[in-house]
Amino acid sequence: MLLYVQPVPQSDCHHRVPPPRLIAHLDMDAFYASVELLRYPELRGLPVVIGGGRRHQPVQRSDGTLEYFRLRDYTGRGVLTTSTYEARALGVFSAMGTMKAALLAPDAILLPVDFDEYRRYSRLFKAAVREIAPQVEDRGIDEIYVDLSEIPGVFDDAGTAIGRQLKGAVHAATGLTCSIGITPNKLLSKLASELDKPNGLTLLSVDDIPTRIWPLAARKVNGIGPKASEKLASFGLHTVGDIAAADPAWLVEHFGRSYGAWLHEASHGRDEREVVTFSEPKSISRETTFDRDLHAKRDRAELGSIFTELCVQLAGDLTRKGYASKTIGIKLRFDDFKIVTRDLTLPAHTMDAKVIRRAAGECLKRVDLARRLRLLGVRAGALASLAELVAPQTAYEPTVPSAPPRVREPTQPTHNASLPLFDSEHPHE
Ligand code: DCP
Ligand code: MG
Repeated sequence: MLLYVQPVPQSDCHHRVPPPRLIAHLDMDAFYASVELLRYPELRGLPVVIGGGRRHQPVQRSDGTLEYFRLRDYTGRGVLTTSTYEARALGVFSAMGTMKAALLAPDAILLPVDFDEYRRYSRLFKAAVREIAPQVEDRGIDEIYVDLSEIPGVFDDAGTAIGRQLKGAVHAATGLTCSIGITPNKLLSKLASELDKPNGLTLLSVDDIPTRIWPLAARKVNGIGPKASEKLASFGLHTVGDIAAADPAWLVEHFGRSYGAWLHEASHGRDEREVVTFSEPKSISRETTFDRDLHAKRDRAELGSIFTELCVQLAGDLTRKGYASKTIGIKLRFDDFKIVTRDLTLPAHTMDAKVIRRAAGECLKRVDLARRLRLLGVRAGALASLAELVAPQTAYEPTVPSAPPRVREPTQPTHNASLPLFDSEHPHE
């Protein structure tokens, strides 16, 4: 195979000045809650939190109106995924225990989590952005970085027009608002997108760093976690500006060569990381926390069907993303919160729900199931893209195979529909 390498012009080899960049960070506003409000528009303007299960689904009254579940009626051990800005005003935020939230906002409405719907909206808003600016780095369900540098005329107005266009396109595709930061790099854009949330558009240049970035709490910087910010605070460094004012040698002495140097650079708003438009996932997984703890024997039927459903969803995820997996694993959380994982390697890659379920069932046999379960998860690891599996010898050529991809079948038969998972006798029962 011949590889053509673009020769680098001589003048670029020495004294290279990086070309100017404009990077956007886009983050959806109160994402899960906002998706739910599309379904229940009458809840707009009210404190609403997302974190319930099936039993918190609104019920239809005889007159056709909906009766919503109020936080004050909640008992259980769940945590909130997010809350509307109206609920945040009452002190209720992501990751807060639902019972605790009920004390702060008893009248707030609780809605169940619907990940499939959030994933659907995630795909929609990302596709809308890619239509306008294709250099997109996926950072999770509700945020992306976009390299705008190649867009003609983008530097003329520091990204204002494209920023507005992106917000408009996201709204047109989803009915949702987002907040965007546009700056010369990822670190500053991530900070900027939060400055005017919700529905913000914040443009910063390096000249704005002293006034807009230095007053921020150190922990706002992506990369300064709770531990580091605690240590910084113990030295009296609370804001980004405090770190910027610190002697870099002192930072290195107390935080190590690499992290200390990074702290200095970050506090001055310097970051050369590229927008990475493609990355291979390491694994894909699905998991669910039960409404009540389930026992492998007493709740066998219910567990069995949840288990099958997870495997079917996982197989669907693999198919949609174009991957096959060679290592299938399970994750269990017991009623004492202990987590157990098991995995096994298959003889060949698969994206077949039945093969996944059989393998996951084998993993399950290696676990003591005496205690009741809170959570069950299935994971597909050792992923290979279908393109790799179909034609490994041509994997580096930019052509798409014309024949539909065929994944090598594992040596185990796959036609046996009876799946001996929770249906089998277990030695520990
Ligand atoms: N999420 C979650 N658990 C958390 C944090 C977030 O399940 N501890 C989910 C729910 C959020 C989504 O991820 O809607 C996106 O997370 P964000 O941190 O971006 O929060 P929001 O989009 O909800 O609000 P914001 O407007 O502050 O971005
Ligand atoms: Mg968000």
